[in-house]
Amino acid sequence: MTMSRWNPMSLPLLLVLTSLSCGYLPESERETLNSLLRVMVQSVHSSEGPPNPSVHLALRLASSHHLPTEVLLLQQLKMTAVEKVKHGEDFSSGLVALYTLAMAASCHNPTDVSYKGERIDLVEILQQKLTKEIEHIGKTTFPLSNYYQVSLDVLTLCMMDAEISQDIVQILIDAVMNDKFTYGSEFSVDTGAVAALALRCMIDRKTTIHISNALNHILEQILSRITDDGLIGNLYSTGLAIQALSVNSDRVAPGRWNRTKSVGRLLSGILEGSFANPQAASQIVPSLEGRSYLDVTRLNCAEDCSNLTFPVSSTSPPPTTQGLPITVEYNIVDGLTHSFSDAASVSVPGGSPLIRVLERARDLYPDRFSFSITQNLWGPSLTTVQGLTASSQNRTYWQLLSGSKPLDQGIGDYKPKEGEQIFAKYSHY
Ligand code: B12
Repeated sequence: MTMSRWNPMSLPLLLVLTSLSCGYLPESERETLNSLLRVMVQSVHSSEGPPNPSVHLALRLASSHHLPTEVLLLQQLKMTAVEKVKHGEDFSSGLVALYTLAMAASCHNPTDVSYKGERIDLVEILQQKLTKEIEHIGKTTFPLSNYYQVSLDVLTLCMMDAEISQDIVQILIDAVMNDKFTYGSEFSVDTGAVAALALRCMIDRKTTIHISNALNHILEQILSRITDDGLIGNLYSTGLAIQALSVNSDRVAPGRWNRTKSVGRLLSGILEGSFANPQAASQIVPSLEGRSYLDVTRLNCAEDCSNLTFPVSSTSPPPTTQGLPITVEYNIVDGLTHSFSDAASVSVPGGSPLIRVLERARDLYPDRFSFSITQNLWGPSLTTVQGLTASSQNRTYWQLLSGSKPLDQGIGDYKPKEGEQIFAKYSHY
């Protein structure tokens, strides 16, 4: 691994540096992008939940910066990573990969992360975690986590110039060629996009394994998910897909993809309020900046512009306006063993997130609508309903639907409409 770019002092020293000409988007669109950056900066100061490495990565890949926030978040990430390892807490391979990329994007050496005298090597930990994923695929045909994370692991190790065995790359290639990137029967564009970045990195590293066919196959699948309005998959996979297609533009035939249209669709999504979740924001910022995760090790931290204005001092939350009450039909269904099915009509203020509907149903009928959630980078996910718990071992989850259409957001973000029929359906993936 090249050590010359790792400089533990670079970010704090640069707090004083400013510059006026930063960025890739035209001025009018830059303000829209800056509003996203502020969503992420705000989330660092709100101290809700654990620090988010994907947010740090996006802040670092942006061309406008609020450097004091980045310094703070980096410190929080180092502390959390060291504590997780020290206390043996849950640390999935993909999360380790994101932490590694976040450190590298700040020109800090991920092989030497220290906090209060304790030291960890994130790259070594990632190699061990990826080995476990591969062993699990050997035993069960599925990774311990999922192929999105396995792809992120390979991408990160490749970026860090760390050793990756040929067997591992071959397993990723086999997964691509055997169309393993599906949930239900749907191809996961997000997973394909991260795999395309990983395979591109491996090709640029000049490995002897034949990767080209697999990369072309995955790009073809991504291209086939482009819709008329420029989305690739859905609104939340488009940012990653733009990265994948951009870094592989030499393999995309002219006329197959209109980059400007896809970027324009993301910008209108921001204006519609669809990226208020900092994790969702973090996944589109790199592509709006004309960058990709492959740029992480090309960043010159000495050239950062600390030019993003952000009112850190104002801590008062924005005033909340309660909408008129709406009625939502909430259904819970065991779609696997058909052990139960139940429904209730509940009333919540208009504009409330779906979780308010679940809470209202539980408050009204505690014996029929109990549930529990798990917090992760995306916010709360619904894990248990009426004692029936999602299990990654059995590959079951509580799928969320409006009528028969799967939601593209979770219970913390989705805002049901008047008269909507919402289903939580215990399903396989
Ligand atoms: C794999 C995956 C799943 C798997 C996760 C289980 C597993 N063991 O693999 C399954 C199939 C269960 C799943 C379910 C859902 N998912 Co999903 N998922 C992903 C994917 C491809 C990778 C996640 C990951 O591993 N990230 C890396 C690790 C390091 O981050 P992490 O936060 O620790 O990962 C965990 C969470 O992401 C969690 N998770 C996965 N999906 C979702 C969705 C929400 C809303 C929440 C809160 C958590 C969550 O599972 C991960 C593994 O434990 C992402 C793609 C992406 N762009 O991020 C979509 C993605 C996050 N999922 C999405 C959605 C919409 C859902 C569902 C709401 C779909 C539905 N209609 O039911 C449900 C969640 C329902 C619930 N009960 O709350 C959207 C979220 C968009 C948004 N704005 O909120 C994404 C971005 C895909 C997309 N482009 O639409 N998902």
